[in-house]
Amino acid sequence: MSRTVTSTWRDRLREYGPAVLVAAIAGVAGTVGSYLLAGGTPGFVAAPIAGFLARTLPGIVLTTAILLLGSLGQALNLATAIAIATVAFALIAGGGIALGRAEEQPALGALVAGITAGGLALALTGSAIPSAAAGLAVALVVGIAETDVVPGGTPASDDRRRVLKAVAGFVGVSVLGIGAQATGFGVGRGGVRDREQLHPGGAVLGDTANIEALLTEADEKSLPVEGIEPLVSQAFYEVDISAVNPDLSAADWSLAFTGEVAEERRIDYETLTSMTAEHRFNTLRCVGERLNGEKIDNALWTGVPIAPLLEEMDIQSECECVMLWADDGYYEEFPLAALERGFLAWGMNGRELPRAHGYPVRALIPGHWGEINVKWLTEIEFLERPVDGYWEERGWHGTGPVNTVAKLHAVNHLDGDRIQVGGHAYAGLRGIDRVEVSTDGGDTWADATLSEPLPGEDVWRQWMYEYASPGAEHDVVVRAVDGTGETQSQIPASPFPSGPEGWVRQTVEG
Ligand SMILES: Nc1nc2c(c(=O)[nH]1)N[C@H]1C(S)=C(S)[C@@H](COP(=O)(O)O)O[C@H]1N2
Ligand SMILES: [Mo]
Repeated sequence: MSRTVTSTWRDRLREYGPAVLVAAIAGVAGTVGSYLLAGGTPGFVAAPIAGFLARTLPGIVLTTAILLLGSLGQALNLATAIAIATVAFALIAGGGIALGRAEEQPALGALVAGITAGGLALALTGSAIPSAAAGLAVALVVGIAETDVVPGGTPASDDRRRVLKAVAGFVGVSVLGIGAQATGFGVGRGGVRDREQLHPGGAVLGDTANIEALLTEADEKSLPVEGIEPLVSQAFYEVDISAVNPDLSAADWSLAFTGEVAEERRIDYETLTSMTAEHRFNTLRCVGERLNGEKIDNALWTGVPIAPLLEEMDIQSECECVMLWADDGYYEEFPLAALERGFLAWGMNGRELPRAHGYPVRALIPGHWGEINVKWLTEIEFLERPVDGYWEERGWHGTGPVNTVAKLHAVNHLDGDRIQVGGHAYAGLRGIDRVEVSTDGGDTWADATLSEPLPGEDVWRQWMYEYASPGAEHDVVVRAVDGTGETQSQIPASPFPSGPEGWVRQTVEG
């Protein structure tokens, strides 16, 4: 191909444009190939990249992304990771195309590109089948586009044909991938997607009668208020740093006790779950939620108290503090005393823990912010001196006890000009003594009706209050009084860094 000194970007585009396009299509094919066989599991090439972003992005970016944007922040993180993976595959494909052309051996270029792309995916994920699929996809698109499967044609139409062949290759690769996925080649514990489709909340646990009795009790004690969660939440919130959750196998899981202890120990799933199980109601609330937000929920958890396990150990931690480590690279530090009241849970509402909530085992630390209720728990380290956990390194103070809160989630206009308001109240281990409601902006107060308490030391309660409409717009204010007689703080505080504070206030129509 001849070039003149007046070669413009137009000529360049004509010269390199088609190759760039082929490389881009190959890049997308690589990512799609990986996704078709890995699905939303850590085997997907974008998963470790998203995890890396979550661990290395500055705290302020993360805080905004995860806590303000919520799951949208995670979607953005995942989208960025997917773009990075795709560009990386495209660069590799471009290298393969250049090599193939320089050596006049297009098949060799395709092969090198495929092996490099697959190798990169394998290095990132450690997951063989989806990585092979990514490599194969890149190799096939480059190979089909660059080799003379269909001979003849002028140079110009040759370029166009290359791009068309790349598109055809992409379609073929996708069909192959979908076929492979349908025939059960996907990764995960025997295909995690299948498992989750079969058992949305994991397999049903034993001891059904006791679990059913407790869930029924929660049902019966729930107040008949339209628009608030029952005492056992129907949709439990999810907050974590991972855009793609860990996909652990119970058979391979174990929990290590390490650090300042006479003898390090390890307990596996079989041993843990063959201990005498208990069922506990326990409420979780995220320190990063808005004052009247909904990142607060309650479930019936199945597991064992941690104290008996700790008592068997000669713990020599000088700071009397621990670090809990998780499979997603999360870690949180807090006092040993809080852990001693803790619970190792493998069940939620009568089923195995869902993957999103920490399968196979998570920690529950009564009375404390959700933050230290570590999911996908793998290690408990007894520390010599205190260090910051994941969120504390980013400026948060979320390892302590929860604030007291009364939420206002329902305003129902009933028949006969009556108005019903309701929500939940929660104060961790302090418990809820009462909830007070004002319908005149805080001038006068009345006691709300509370739901009967559920068994357990760390459980929310519902409240409701009915009154005659004043016939005009008015401000409803709610505040909780905890079990020690302390009224919820009136002074507003934003979620960052120590959790939201203040009284929830809402203008209601007459
Ligand atoms: N391994 C791990 N555990 C974790 C987190 C996480 O990102 N990774 N997030 C914590 C936070 S901030 C909260 S509020 C709770 C939420 O638990 P849930 O997702 O089951 O509601 O999990 C905690 N445990
Ligand atoms: Mo949280």
